[in-house]
Amino acid sequence: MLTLQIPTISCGHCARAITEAVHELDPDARVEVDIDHKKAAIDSRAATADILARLDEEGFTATEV
Ligand SMILES: [Cu+2]
Repeated sequence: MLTLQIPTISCGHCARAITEAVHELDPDARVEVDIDHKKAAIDSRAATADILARLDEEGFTATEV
């Protein structure tokens, strides 16, 4: 389980965009976005570096916590 802090999360649209971006890498990934705390919990076989790079492209620069 990967837990990310993503400061640019602000609304449900962000949550959906993050979920879709991760699913492009791994359709079976489980993604839970906590909008209030600007965090995402991701359970995926995709490499962490790939997830971070993909989210960065979408404007969601993330750091592991
Ligand atoms: Cu948003």
